[in-house]
Amino acid sequence: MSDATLENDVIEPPCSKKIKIEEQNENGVSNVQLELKDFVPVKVLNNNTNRKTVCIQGTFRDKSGVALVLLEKNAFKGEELDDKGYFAIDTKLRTFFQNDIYGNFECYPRSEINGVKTTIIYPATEKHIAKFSQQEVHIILETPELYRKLTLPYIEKEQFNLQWVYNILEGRSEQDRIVYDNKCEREGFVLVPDLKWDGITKETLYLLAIVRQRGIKSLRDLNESHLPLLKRVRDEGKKAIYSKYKVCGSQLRVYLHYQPSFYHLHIHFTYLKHEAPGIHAERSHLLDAVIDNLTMSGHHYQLASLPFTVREMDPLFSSYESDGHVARVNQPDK
Ligand code: M7G
Repeated sequence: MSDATLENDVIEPPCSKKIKIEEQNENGVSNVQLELKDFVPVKVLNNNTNRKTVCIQGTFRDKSGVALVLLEKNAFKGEELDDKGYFAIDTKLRTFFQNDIYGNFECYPRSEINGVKTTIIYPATEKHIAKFSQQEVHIILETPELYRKLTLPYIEKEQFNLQWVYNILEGRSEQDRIVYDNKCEREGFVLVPDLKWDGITKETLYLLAIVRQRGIKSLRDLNESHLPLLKRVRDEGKKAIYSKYKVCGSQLRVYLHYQPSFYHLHIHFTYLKHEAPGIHAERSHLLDAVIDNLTMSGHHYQLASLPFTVREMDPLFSSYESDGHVARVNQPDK
């Protein structure tokens, strides 16, 4: 507890046309400069009109390898709904039509409050392309036997690289974003804004607690020996979020994903009113329920059948398909 620190307030990053991407090479992390004007779009992988997000596959001029650009229209921030924000003197309004008491317009507020959240993955792998592509999804009930026979070999062979996780834990990346850091090797964790969050807008608050202990792949590996760690993440995580963002613990959804995309134990903290991706029953497990299950039965997650969703492009789907547990909706050549 004593080796934990609470970091300073979030500072808005300066504007620049260039985007610095950290690339991992044999000599460690190096920075690659990218500009959106050099992005050559090739294919729209997913255009989600509900979430107002789009994922585009392409390349960067004069650079090899595939890049993914994810664009997301930002949520409205409460503090921008005044005469300095949307109702400022320089806001323009284009009229579509007016009919009696009804008017339909398009509003052009000043560009500073009209940003588009942008995530770049470069170089992207086939697994990233599959993760961000629109595709058929299935639910599978994974027994402990199926975990050992099909899921575990997949995790050992196919899982996403965890370099970004180690970069955070070892102080190489995102250090200015860290909200809380408990350095204890066994029960410590780092609390950091999630990639999907701008770190500012309370309405879409999303943080990630990444445990320092290595080798806990997922919910499946958790047993009663992890209870002190899990309780610490829950209690210290909530406290740190309250100190920094003034969101109380009873307004936070604290949960784990099964299956996760990244097999190093991490816990999601999202604002209860925010419908973050991946909060649905088929994927999320509330940390309180996990703690309760482990308290009642120390090996609950080694004995339980756990449902998970899998998409048809995922190699894990192919393993379960070949073993006769699920069938493809669309044949690959269709
Ligand atoms: P997950 O449950 O393994 O899978 O969560 P999901 O991505 O399918 O939800 C991993 C979480 O880590 C997600 O919420 C990601 O947005 C987040 N994340 C992924 N990356 C590569 C980064 C990163 O580089 N930095 C931060 N801060 N978060 C990341």
